[in-house]
Amino acid sequence: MTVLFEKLAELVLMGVAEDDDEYYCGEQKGVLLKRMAANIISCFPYPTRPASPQFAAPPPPPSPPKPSPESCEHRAFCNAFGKLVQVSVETMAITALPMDVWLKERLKKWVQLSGHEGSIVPATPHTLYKKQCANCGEGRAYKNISKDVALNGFTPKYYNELKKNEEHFIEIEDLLQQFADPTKTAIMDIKVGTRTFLESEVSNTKKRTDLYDKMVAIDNDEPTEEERKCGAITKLRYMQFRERESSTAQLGFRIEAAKRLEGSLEKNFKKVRTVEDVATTFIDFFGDQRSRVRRQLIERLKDMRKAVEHSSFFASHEVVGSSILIVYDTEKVGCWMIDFAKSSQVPAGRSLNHRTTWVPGNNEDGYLIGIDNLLKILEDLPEYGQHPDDQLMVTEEVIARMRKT
Ligand code: I3P
Repeated sequence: MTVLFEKLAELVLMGVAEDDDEYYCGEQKGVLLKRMAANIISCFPYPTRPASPQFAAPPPPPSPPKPSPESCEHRAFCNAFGKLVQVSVETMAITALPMDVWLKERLKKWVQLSGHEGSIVPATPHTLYKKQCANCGEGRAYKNISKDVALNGFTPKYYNELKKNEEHFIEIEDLLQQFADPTKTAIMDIKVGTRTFLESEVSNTKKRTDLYDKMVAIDNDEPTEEERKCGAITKLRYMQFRERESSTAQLGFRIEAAKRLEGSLEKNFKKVRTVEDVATTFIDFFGDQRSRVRRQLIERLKDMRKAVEHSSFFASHEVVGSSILIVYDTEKVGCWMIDFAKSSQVPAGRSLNHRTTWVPGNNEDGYLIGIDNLLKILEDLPEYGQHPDDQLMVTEEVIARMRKT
């Protein structure tokens, strides 16, 4: 562990070395750095291995593994940890807020459900910084959304676009902060639309080995003989494979990640494809809160569908790779549209309805096909107590409670 902390301190120093002194709030840089390192160390738990079954019960408190400094696991951890720390330190430099006030708490509670890892970090107590990819028009999309009254309240609030050390960020509302205790919420990220890639991918012939490897990891029998020889595939091939393998192609949405009320974060939904698979996943996700959460969610999704149908933003933009974020706790249910990194305006004069089948060039994305099917599945779910597994859930809960007492 000592080696790890030394490495961490080194990374913290690297992360701020070029920053402007004005960000240190008059405190001596060396003193602040030591305090930052101590805070960051106490904020991050040692990473645990991903649980394989969906929604497995959280593991018992881990006795920290002790990988040797030479092991791959150790190096991977240092690298990932280093990146996160650097992003966090950058964030501090941008906000110039005293770290002790909020960062420790915020990072402890922090969970990035999906998207490119390390790309979203807490900014202020109620906002997030989201790192922007090159040529990404998310800030522009949010600005247009802000002007569209139909979408008011259905997306995070947009605040700002900023640049730091040649990197671009947008500042948006942290929706979890609407809940009494963000750590005690259940969260699900659902990628909406029948098309998850940009039309530009159709003509992109670049072959990627990483996407070939990801495809084989999902289904070893998928590659053609030629692909196997080449060991690489285009992004279009991979994205369409993912659409077919999951519920995207058939239902116009797919579950990307979820965290149950008292569970850990799960991302193992790549093969959740049929209506039955999705319904089972929802039953698992809602637990014994199903009747209440389902009812409120249906109402909210119906309002959201109406909003999309009347939205000038949606009429003039393709919305690709965007998600619906569902959050609930024991009191409240929330549901929003998030992630507009791949949303762009279509040529003037064209209007999209988000239900027409996509053909290259028509910009349709199937967003409303996804909401229609999502609503249908939720409406068809049995009330809590009327599904055979409900009894099992109750029994497990009772047993768990008895174990605690
Ligand atoms: C990734 C996912 C991302 C996509 C990424 C894919 O696949 O579809 O949405 O990023 O492309 O690899 P998976 O979910 O199986 O990990 P974009 O949305 O930015 O296209 P990338 O590898 O080019 O980043």
